[in-house]
Amino acid sequence: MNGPMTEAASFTANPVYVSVTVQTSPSGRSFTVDGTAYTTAQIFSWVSGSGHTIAATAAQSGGAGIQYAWSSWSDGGGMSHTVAPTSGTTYTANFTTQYYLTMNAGTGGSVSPSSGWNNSGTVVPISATTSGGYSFSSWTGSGSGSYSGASSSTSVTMNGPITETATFTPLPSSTTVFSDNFNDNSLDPTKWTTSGNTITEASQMMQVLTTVTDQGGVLASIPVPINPHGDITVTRRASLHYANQYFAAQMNVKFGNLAWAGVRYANYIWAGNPSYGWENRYGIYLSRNDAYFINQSSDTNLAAPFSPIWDTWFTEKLVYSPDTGNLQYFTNDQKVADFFIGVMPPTNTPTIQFQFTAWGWYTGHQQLFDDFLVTQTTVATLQQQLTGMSISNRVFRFVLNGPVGSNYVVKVSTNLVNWSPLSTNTISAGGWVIITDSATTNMPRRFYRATAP
Ligand SMILES: [Ca+2]
Repeated sequence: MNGPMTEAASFTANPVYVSVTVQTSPSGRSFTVDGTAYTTAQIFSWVSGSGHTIAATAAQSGGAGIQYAWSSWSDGGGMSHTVAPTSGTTYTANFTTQYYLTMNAGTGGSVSPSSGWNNSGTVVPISATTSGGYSFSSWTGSGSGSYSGASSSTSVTMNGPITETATFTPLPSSTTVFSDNFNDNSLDPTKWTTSGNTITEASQMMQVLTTVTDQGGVLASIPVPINPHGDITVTRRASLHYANQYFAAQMNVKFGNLAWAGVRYANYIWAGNPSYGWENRYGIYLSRNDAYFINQSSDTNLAAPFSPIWDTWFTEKLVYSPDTGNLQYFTNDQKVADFFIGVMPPTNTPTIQFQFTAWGWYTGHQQLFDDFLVTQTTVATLQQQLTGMSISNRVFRFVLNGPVGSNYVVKVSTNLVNWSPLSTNTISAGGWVIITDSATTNMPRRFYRATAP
């Protein structure tokens, strides 16, 4: 000590290190720490309290149709944020697995939702909407949780990438066979004929009235050509009124060579034939062939009576299917009855004809109608097909359908082994040709087939 002195000692604290783990869940996703990218869990030794930037990316591809979307950091920080841990810490970047839902719509409609990413396990409602002239056909789906089937509104579960395709079917188009809106207030003699009392076209509608007791009127259309195939739809608006007991009106239609069929509107029913008693069974009856609707003993030939609609305008629809023979009847778009009236008998020039009647024991009954329209579904190109079989006077007849103008040899066999030609035929413009075979006498069985020449 040569004199007073001061010594100051300075110390530098030894750095304190903390162990920091940075990882992802699920593992294998990429992240960066201080700008360096990693895909596996990393353990760092950082000076306690020092700042470091950890970051994830919003979405990472996991292969076709799979991605991982960043959802959170375990410390609640943003997608990229700075941390300064002062103790051992684990930072985990959480990702949500997402699968791509591919939505496709075929011609004739649209689908919802749009294609896009959805979280794993999510149930996604999907729906298909038709555009004009098409009906929904089906969904075709691929991928885990997808849907295939005929429900237009359904859902898929995102257990993997999914592709859904909706297909639509064109609705059959129709052509007008016959129509009259009765707006001329003058019966068109090229369409209609009348007999009996008081049938007028007035007030822009048709009026079939009963003005003389125990008499009636008949309005009949000319026979109008139809196609032997394709559903025929008849619609009209009607109003029926009976002024007193004992009123019967009819809407009758004759399809091709079938017997008249149709709808009868009656406020009574004949109790029995030949009894002339009356019975309180009011209603509308479908008549079939020659079934006598007011003869109760023939009721088994009739569709059940259905609720009458009196004194109010309602819509009616008849739909006849020539190939099945089924006739459906609707009022106000609700099906009331349907039954078999027979397949269209084969003829190359089928027609349709209508008849409307009104009869009453008293006067003042009326059948009014308007907007009469007959349409027939346009049949697509027919496949080669044998149909419409019948036997008359030992002649077996059937209809061969096929593409217009194509030629077929019809062959016949008794044992399905030996075939001999019966006739060569060209399919007509209507898509059919009638085949006849008169050599059927004493034949226990005959087989037919049509082949290209
Ligand atoms: Ca009218």
